[in-house]
Amino acid sequence: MKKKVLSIILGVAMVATLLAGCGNEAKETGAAGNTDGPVYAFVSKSAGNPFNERQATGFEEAVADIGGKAIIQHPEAATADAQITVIQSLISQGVDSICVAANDENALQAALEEAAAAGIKVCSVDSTVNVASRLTHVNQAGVTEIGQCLMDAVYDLTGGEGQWAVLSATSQAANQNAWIESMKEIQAADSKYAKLELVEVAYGDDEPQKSTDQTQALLQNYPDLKVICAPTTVGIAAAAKVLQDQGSSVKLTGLGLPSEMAEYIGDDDAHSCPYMFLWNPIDLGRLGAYTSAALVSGDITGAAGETFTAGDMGEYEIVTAGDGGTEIILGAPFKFDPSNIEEWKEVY
Ligand code: RAM
Repeated sequence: MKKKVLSIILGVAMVATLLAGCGNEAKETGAAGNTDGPVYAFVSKSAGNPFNERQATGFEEAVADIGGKAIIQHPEAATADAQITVIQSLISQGVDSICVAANDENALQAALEEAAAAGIKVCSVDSTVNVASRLTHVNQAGVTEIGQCLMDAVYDLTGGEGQWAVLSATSQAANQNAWIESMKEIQAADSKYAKLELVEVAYGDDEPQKSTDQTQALLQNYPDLKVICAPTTVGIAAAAKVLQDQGSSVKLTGLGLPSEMAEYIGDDDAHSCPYMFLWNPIDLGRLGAYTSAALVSGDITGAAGETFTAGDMGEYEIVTAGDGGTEIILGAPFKFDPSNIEEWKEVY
């Protein structure tokens, strides 16, 4: 039932995206609604990333439920500078809240502190900013939980030994860096992983072409490579196509959107990705909006132990995060494999 509702939302969002065109500039769309009510802003990592568009859809949908206005901003590139420009413009507009998926954990601090000083409630979502820059963070799943899922997948797909590589997003992305760090720690902590060799962490910057080039470079530089793990929806889709088109024996796993990855998921040699993981990006955006609204209304301040109701998503508790700040966790990562990919590709 929930999946059907999400399909409808997704369909509406896709039409809206088509109507809005697909320029590469920072885009702003306001949800229809009460312009006299609070104005909630969402700043994604960058334009042109379907994962970010799904988050924006969820954010807008929740604001339509809460009341008020949503401002969605997709910066032109996945850089801190592009986000700082957008944040400064939002401060000038006098928005009530900013919810940002950060391209850099520390570089947004001055801009976000300026926003906070202007009375704007700041939280991060998907990719955190540092503790000084936020009231709380909306996290898709526990960092170690994601690291463990990915490390187990690398272990399984390599057969427990041999070379593997990471194809990440940008080198400054807090979320990817935390997951990669967690994988490294898990690998180092258990002798079970002793025969696995992480040869490189490559960065495709969440750009399809750069991710394609980086995948090709990994294949050329490491002829004995067994597995690529791409903890980014853009990276995994680009790598999946390269590996599958080349009929490579290198296997792929990571974090991917089912709608983009369905044609690559399979157990046989004809498919490059046996299985992968993700969470619901629409729900992540919704939770970002409900958190923003609870901060603006004063229902929460962002302190650990506080609880709030996120519309029909139910009650969430703010907990202490690994960096000493606080966070709200959406749920557990979900595994997509040949048994369920056909169903999920229609949802997001
Ligand atoms: C990309 C982005 C995003 C991340 C997903 C898994 O779309 O880098 O931040 O959460 O991948």
